[in-house]
Amino acid sequence: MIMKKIDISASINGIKLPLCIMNASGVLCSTDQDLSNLLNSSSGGIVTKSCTYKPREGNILPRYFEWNIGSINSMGLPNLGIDFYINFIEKKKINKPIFLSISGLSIEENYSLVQKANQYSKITAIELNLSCPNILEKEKMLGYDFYGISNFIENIFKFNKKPLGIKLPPYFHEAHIKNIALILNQFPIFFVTCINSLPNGLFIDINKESVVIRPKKGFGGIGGSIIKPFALANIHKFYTYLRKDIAIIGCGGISSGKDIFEHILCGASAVQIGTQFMKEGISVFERLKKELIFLLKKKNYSSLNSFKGKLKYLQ
Ligand code: RRO
Repeated sequence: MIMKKIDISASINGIKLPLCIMNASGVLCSTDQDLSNLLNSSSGGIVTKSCTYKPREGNILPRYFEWNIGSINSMGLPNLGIDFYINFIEKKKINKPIFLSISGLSIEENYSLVQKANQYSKITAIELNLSCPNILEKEKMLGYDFYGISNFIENIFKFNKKPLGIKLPPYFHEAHIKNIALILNQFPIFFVTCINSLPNGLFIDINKESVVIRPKKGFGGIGGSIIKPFALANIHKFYTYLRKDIAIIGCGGISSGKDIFEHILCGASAVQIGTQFMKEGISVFERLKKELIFLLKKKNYSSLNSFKGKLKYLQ
């Protein structure tokens, strides 16, 4: 019997990933050690922790908690500052696409950060995070501000020359996704990553009759398996409404090869792993790769394009 070669590489609007699986920003990608581990792993790409201009300690501990089907976090954007991430990328031998995630505390800070990133050719692309759930008490999250986001992106593309994608929050109404897609379609955006964690969740320890994280009275962003239906819905609706050359990176609730298959069936070109990477560590990429190849063999698919976006509806 001739065994067909299974190709699970990915292309994000021309950015070639040797494997369609990478880390989600925020998880084990903040320090030199974290990023070196990712460079040496089989992940198909690397996303750095969202950065600000200056280093930040982030919120008070404990600020992350996980249970069997989910996670809650209120990290508060702890990061080593943009210079650290740029220096890392400049001094290391980079063997796969590397996405610099940017999340300024204000619109002006975001402009400066994107401007700075534009000066370094080794950064493959920018992932502009407009969806951090845990800061911006005064300012509205840009991902939920339809007027603000349009104006902001227009200004970014007045000077940005780098491949740039946007990390979006989850939306819960079709009209919201349609509106955001119509805005994004006007700009030369390379990709969107959907979704960030579900904002303003609450997990309770029933024995202690208490919340489980200290910042913000226990409220935080929810990730893990329980958010997969929302991730899939957002990916599929964006796949319907976005220009076909804007790639979608799926993120949310992936812990198996089957979950990756579902994300791609909904229209994702590649995927990111957050909570499960945190639980399992760096070996998660190799396991997921094996599970995805196994599933594709069983289904007799030889590449992601054979089923990408081809979700069927009931008649
Ligand atoms: O650092 C965080 O609190 C954080 C960020 Br920037 C984000 O984008 N998503 C999230 O769940 N946590």
